[in-house]
Amino acid sequence: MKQQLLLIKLGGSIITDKNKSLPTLKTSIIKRISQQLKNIYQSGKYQIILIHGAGSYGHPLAKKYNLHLGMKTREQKCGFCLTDHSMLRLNSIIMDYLLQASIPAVSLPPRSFITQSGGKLQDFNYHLIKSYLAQNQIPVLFGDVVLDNKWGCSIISGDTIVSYLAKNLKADLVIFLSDVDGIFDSDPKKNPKAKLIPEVTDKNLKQVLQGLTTNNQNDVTGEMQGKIMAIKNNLAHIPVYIINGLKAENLAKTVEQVQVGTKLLFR
Ligand code: IP8
Repeated sequence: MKQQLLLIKLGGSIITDKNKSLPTLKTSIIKRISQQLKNIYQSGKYQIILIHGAGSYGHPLAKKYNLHLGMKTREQKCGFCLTDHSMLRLNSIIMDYLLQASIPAVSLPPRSFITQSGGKLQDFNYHLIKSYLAQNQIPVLFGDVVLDNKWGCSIISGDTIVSYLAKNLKADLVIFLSDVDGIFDSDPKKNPKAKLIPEVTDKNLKQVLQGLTTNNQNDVTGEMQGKIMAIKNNLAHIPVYIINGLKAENLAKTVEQVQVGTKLLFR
């Protein structure tokens, strides 16, 4: 049976504490997800690409040095390097857990092969990623700072990487692990009566977007709204799930096609 291509994004909010201004890990979650990835890998049904977010390892630093506005001053150049270094630290910890779970994961730091222009993807040579997949290895990428030919540098969100790869490699399934149960009709962290929306399609998109608010001051890449629009613009015909990665069984259930969270499917 032909393997399906599965892209999984670990949101920064489930692998780190995003409300902290200093890097803070959620090690038990990373460990559990690594074990679950091992099961998915061993089932043999999927080729897997893993992408993780930055959380408190990336966003506070990127914001401190205003890297979303580019890189001109010496301070910003150092800020770029500090942010990059912090992301490598986070990635290296995640890699430790993946390798401890005997997953053949291989880390591919995006700034070494992606460039942008005015904050938009310019160069992304994904052939290397295809070659690792052909070896049945799991490429691991992450939200990062990259060189930008207009601004000096810019930030590439893990979500953008997911969208680009899912589109160009024709993914069969995309799963975003977040710290909420899915997409709600209003902010569930502020409104206890907020209702989960099981499915987002072209029909209810406008209404769904109206219910969203940005609530994390440190996130420089625009949270759920950006995620939904990137999915809409890039991932037509690919089933995408946004699920709560803090709940133990959700990833396994989604892979087994038991629906939890919100499914997005655009035409
Ligand atoms: O957490 C952002 O990636 P994201 C990357 O996937 C940096 O949005 C360095 C802030």
